[in-house]
Amino acid sequence: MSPPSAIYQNEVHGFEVGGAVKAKTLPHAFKDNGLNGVNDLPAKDSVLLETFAGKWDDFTFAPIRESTVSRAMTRRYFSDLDTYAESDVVIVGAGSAGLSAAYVLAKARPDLKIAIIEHLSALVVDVGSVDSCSVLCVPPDDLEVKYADEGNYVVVHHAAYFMSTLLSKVLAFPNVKLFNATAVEDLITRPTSDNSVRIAGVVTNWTLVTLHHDDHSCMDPNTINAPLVISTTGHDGPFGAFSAKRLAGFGAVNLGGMRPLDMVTAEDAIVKGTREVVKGLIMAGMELSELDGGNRMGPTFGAMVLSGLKAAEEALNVWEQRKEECA
Ligand code: 48N
Repeated sequence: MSPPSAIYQNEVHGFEVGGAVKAKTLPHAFKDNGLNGVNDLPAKDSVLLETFAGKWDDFTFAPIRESTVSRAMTRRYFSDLDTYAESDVVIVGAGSAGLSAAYVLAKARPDLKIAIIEHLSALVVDVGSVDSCSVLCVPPDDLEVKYADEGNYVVVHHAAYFMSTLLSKVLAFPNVKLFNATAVEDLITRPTSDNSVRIAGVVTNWTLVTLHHDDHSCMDPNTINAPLVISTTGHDGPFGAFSAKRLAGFGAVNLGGMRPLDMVTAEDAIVKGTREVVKGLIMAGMELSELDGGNRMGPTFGAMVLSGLKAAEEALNVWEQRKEECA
């Protein structure tokens, strides 16, 4: 069955005359059919208005069966789950640290399969700061995000603008897959010769299932094997500091517990403390404050960006060795 398309009864300026103008290629139809005389086209910003305004009576969607839409989604989603069941790196948490790590790593190693697991379904606004602006101490130049330069810091006019830009760049990498509305509810470990812990992947479930383990004997989880996990689960929320607490739960680490807010102390501590806390698990972002007993940071995000960057650097340094150990 052909994909959904907008069917026009009459000629629409600038598109193939008559026939079906496929809605999905609508904004690109100008490019796709190589129209000459590009200058004859309506000004770029009026394309949609020019195309639709006043023509609604001629406009109708081609019929499509619900099962077609459902199959289009499920076929891809479950194929992704199959492909990423063996990942090269798993990043837990699509917050500012996690996405920064994903961006740097995906760009530096396009050969690595990177799975991002995020428990929220709606991202960006939830994972950016809730205030109306996001103060970063490092200009996010690579992302072409506009910001006000205040000398020793920059201000992005909305956290969602910064996070959505970063998210869109990360998701544009062909070697990155985001599994949202999905919680990491456990870690996968392997025994080591010195009786320490080596992490070899994560256990995941639908977030709503994970949230109900106390009142439902829930369905079996999913697993993702990976030689390296980057945990950036933050300090807040139902799963905050997930990996730190899980590691402490079986004695692999001791929890310091986050201390009260001290922005400057926290910024240095988080960035410099970003590291592989146990073999196979690098920790970054505010989750480290729970592990190391660092201070709360408050609504500034430069340290999250740099912590994510340092986590990516750590991953680049150890990935080959961890991969060998996992073989
Ligand atoms: O934004 P967060 O919470 O964490 P970071 O470290 O990326 O950024 C921290 C920053 O937002 C602050 O908290 C600021 C600097 N300080 C504020 C203050 O109060 O002082 O992102 C963590 C992400 C979230 O999107 C969670 O939904 C997600 O991780 N998450 C998980 N996703 C899947 N499985 C889990 N177990 C899990 N735990 C958390």
